[in-house]
Amino acid sequence: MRRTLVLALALFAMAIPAAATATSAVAKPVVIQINVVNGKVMGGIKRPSVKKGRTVRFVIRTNAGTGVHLHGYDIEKTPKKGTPTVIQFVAKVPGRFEFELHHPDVLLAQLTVRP
Ligand SMILES: [Cu+2]
Repeated sequence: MRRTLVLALALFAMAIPAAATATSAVAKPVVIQINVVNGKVMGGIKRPSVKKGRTVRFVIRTNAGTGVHLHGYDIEKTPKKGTPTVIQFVAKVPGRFEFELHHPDVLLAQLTVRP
């Protein structure tokens, strides 16, 4: 009886680190930093390529524009001056997607999601 209890506790203790490992095994997001000054993308248009299922995080700093818009996934956010705009999502749909600034309209990045 007691032995069963000890065994159960031992199994329980082993289950905890296993669960913790599973959580930390989740892939880190692919971070794409984009800096826009007066409608110009610093360093040129970004062309990131990620595998389907990865988490993508766009971090945009811009001093102009009324919206940042990821086509296809249709995610749009209003940027604020002096604060980075973060768009994070899971790249579930394969293809090539344009990421734009609006007003002024500027192509910021072309995201490729590999199947
Ligand atoms: Cu758009």
